[in-house]
Amino acid sequence: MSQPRVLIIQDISASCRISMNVAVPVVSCLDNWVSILPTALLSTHTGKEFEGYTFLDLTQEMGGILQHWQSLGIEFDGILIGYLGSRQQIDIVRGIIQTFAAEDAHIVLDPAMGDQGVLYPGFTLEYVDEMAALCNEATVITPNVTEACFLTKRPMLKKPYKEAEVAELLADLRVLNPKSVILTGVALEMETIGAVCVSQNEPEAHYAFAKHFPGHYDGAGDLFTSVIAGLLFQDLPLTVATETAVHYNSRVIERTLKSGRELHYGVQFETDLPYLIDQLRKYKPVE
Ligand code: PXL
Repeated sequence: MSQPRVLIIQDISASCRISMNVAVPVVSCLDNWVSILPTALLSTHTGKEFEGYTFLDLTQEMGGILQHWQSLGIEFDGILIGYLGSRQQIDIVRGIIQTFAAEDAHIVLDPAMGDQGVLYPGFTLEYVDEMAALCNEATVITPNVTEACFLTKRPMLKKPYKEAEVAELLADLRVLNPKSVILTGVALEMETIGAVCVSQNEPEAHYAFAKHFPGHYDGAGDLFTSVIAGLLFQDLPLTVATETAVHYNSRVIERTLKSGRELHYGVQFETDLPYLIDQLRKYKPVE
């Protein structure tokens, strides 16, 4: 089979193992041909540990890149959309989907804008509304619980969540995107954490859990969506992608904690890339 040609749209947080820095290796090792469209170049991510970070907005450059690509007739079989820097970039992404997505392309949208009950610095409720509207253009969305509550205008949930609360949240997310939803960071008890997925084809909620390592792990959401995208681009089922991403993230977080390194620079995802490749090859042996 010829490799899917795919596009990753998100920022480069130069020194951190988050966003583009994790998406490219993960999606590439899952046998996809990757192009990138950086939305901004930062020295680090925007978390509270990093005062004085630099931020170069690349909106204008994106326009020039896209014009050139259009003149080349480039099309993508898959698009992964992560952290965007502005409302204007949401409009640009809508245009990219219309212009560059092949028929039946997988459009994986991580509405990256918050965690732990709050929006990241620089994000507003107007941005949330525009992101909610963009959700319908995707084939799958991957919000965490914080983002899901903002997107659906529901009160913030507190861990451990009740299954009924999660079901209501999922139902509202399905209004924003009826095709497929994966809700991440789902903890129904404090010992395990994972994700739940639903889709038009498989409307029954499918939960996947792994060991919970309490704490906050920068980049874990970006990593999760990268695995989902990499496997969906390979046409693996949503449930398999969700299970694999949950177990990979758990391994990576355990390894990062064992390493004793600072957590705000992101997670040690490299060591377990062979695990991901093994999972892919169970379903798709090399021809
Ligand atoms: O991990 C999400 C993310 C991506 N990119 C930038 C961020 C964050 C989260 O804070 O600041 C620049």
